[in-house]
Amino acid sequence: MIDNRPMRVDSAVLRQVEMPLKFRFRTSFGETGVKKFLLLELRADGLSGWGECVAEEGPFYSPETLSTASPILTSFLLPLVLGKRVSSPEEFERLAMRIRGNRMAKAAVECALRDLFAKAAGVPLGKSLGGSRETIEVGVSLGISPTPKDTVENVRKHVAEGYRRIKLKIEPGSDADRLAAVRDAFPDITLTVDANAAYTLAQADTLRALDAFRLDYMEQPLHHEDMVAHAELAKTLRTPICLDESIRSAADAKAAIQLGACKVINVKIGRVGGHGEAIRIHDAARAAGVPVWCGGMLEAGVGRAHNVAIATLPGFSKPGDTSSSSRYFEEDIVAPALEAVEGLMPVPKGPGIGVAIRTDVLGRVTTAIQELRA
Ligand code: OSB
Ligand code: MG
Repeated sequence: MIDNRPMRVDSAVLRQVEMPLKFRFRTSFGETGVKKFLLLELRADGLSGWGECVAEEGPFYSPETLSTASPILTSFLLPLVLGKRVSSPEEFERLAMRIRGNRMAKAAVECALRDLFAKAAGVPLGKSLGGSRETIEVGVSLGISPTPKDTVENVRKHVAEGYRRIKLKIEPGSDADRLAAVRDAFPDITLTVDANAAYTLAQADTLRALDAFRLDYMEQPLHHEDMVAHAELAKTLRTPICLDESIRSAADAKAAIQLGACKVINVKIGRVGGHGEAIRIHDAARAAGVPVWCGGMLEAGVGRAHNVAIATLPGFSKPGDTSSSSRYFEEDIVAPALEAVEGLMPVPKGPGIGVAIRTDVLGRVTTAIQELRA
């Protein structure tokens, strides 16, 4: 880890950003064509630290939204650091502990602080988190396509680009037919599915039928608050279960592992409240022999760079969802763009997140801006 001096946080800039996506992304919980997010810049000692809040417009993946995260940040989280000498990102985590939930809002501040402290120490963020990889293995998460044929064509394109794992979004009624078509066309690819909690235990037969497709894992089949149901389902499935929505903390991860509710964990920095909690989940999973991988929230450059950094830790041993920025956006707000080659994303070597903000692009995609001081 890094040995650092306290930093004085002079101001914060909270921007709302809207970036059109190159594709419509359909999941079991909704569909989106525009990435809308809050971007936080913390200024301290002549440096800027950046954090992307992954809360979405509606409370469908997570209870947090753009319009809840914004006042939580301005009324409760930013006052913990504005005008203060902050001794470390961990100090912020301790101060923020009395604020319950609101993990995506917390993560935005924690990420900006991690970037600041790593920049002040002159080290890449991944290294400051305890990581050492120079490239990250990545796959893609593909939204639900209208037909099995469209699904196969979409998979074909991404397999040709060299992605190391294909994850298909599924929902009841859009699962076995598409998977059968994909498996038939690509007998050997690493294939997974993500249901975003769309099934119930009453549909266990439907889920068991997916065992035939030799999936590496099945992500979040059941309700996000029902770990016991996942443990029950796991007993009757050959396919390992990976949890996403159900894991909000290291305590959740330990409970899920002990219960037998999952054999793989999707770690998202925003969902768990920051890099610190992501590391604790990584450590608990690693101690139990459970592989983790870094999930995605269709992030723009800042969030994507944070994902790359956390995925440099050794327990991130399966390909994540951090695919090339150019898959999602015509132009990104950072340079150099985060682009994978043959399914390998290079880890930026510069200090902090290792990418620079393109202020011209950022200006064009910013729809609201709020500057806060102590
Ligand atoms: O469940 O992993 C998910 C995107 C938004 C909300 C939830 C999820 C996703 C993805 C996209 O799967 C991953 C990405 O490409 O960033
Ligand atoms: Mg998921």
